[in-house]
Amino acid sequence: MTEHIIDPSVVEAENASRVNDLRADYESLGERLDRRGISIEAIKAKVAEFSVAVPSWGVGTGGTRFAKFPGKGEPRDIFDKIEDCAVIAQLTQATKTVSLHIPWDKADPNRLKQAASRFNLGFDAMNSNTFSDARGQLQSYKFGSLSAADKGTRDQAIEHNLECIEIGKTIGSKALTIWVGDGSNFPGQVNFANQFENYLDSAKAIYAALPDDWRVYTEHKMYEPAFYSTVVQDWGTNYIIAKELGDKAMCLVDLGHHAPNVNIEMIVSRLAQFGKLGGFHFNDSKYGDDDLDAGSIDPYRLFLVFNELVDIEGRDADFHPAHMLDQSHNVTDPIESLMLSASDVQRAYAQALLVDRAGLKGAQEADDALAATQALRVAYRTDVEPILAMARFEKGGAIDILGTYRASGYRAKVSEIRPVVEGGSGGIV
Ligand SMILES: [Mn+2]
Repeated sequence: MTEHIIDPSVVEAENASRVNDLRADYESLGERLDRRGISIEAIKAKVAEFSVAVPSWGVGTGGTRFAKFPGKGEPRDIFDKIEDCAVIAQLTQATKTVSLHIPWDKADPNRLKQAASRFNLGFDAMNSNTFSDARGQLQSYKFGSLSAADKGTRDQAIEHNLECIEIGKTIGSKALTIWVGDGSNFPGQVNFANQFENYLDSAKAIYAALPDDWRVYTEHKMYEPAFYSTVVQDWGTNYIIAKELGDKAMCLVDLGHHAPNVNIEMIVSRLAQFGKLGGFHFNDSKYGDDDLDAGSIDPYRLFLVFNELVDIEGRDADFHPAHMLDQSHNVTDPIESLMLSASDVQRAYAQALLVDRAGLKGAQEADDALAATQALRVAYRTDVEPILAMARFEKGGAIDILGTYRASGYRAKVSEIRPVVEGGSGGIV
């Protein structure tokens, strides 16, 4: 029996006031799609299956290196975070799993498992942290971790990743995501080749401890916290790593970890073509980094990424990339941001499912650039909200995610029991 944090009667009452309009909109969209030879029911079934993992760190307020302004009712520990994630899952019906971060979420693995199973939540990839120093650790990561010049520091970073695997085994995770902030801030500070060699040796030691049915995801990032060079800075380096490590190693694409205007959808295609696309961290960015809500700045790019994914899905039935949100919420209620982001990722998927694949292929083969791009735009311009809302409604979620969440008064309720967090400090999440 799945427990619900938001009283189901609140969701029912909110849905009751909207369901007639939804049915009319769904029927009307169904007719229009039918004229295009598309079954709305088939699209809805795929959308209903879609899930994106929520990062445990995402339900707390993020920050910049200048400041962090905590909101009301901030989660105190991983168990509060799991409850917030359960709210997101209940209302969106699109987030079946939570991605943990060690050491931030360190707790008795059996208790973690129990807490998540109350809400029928599973655990997605484990995330190691060797970009900051945990209290009491012997070696500092100030000058690097898996690629550090000092062997003792590298060994400690390897050991931490092995611990993440062990915790993950107990709670039913099947993947480890490694992201390192290692790099340099000055030309000449490091020898690029030596640093990368150290990284590869460390990654191989972690890979050797990976269970057979696990995957390891490596994530590239162009800059930050290192500002001159980063050891895993781009998809090319990431591909080399995955290739060097073996079949269980795959590349993770974080949409915000590229230079502005980079053609990310083409990177997606390239990695998938050679069997190394493991999954995504969804977010958005205007200038750099990865902090903004998925779909908030460039929803067309998000759609183009999903256009590639649906294309690959059509060619490879075994293609199951991991979908995760990874964003920082500085000025919003994190639950609201994560719910709308999950929905926007799902929306891009639904829109991509509407692309007339045969028409697109025909236009490409005829070198008809305009007809080809029009095939994408027609799909993108279709308002698929009735499909998303109907999929949610039929699974017990909210027709209007934001309206229902606000009507539930959840944030005010948890604010009463969770103490106010002192603000003022910097803190990138
Ligand atoms: Mn990321």
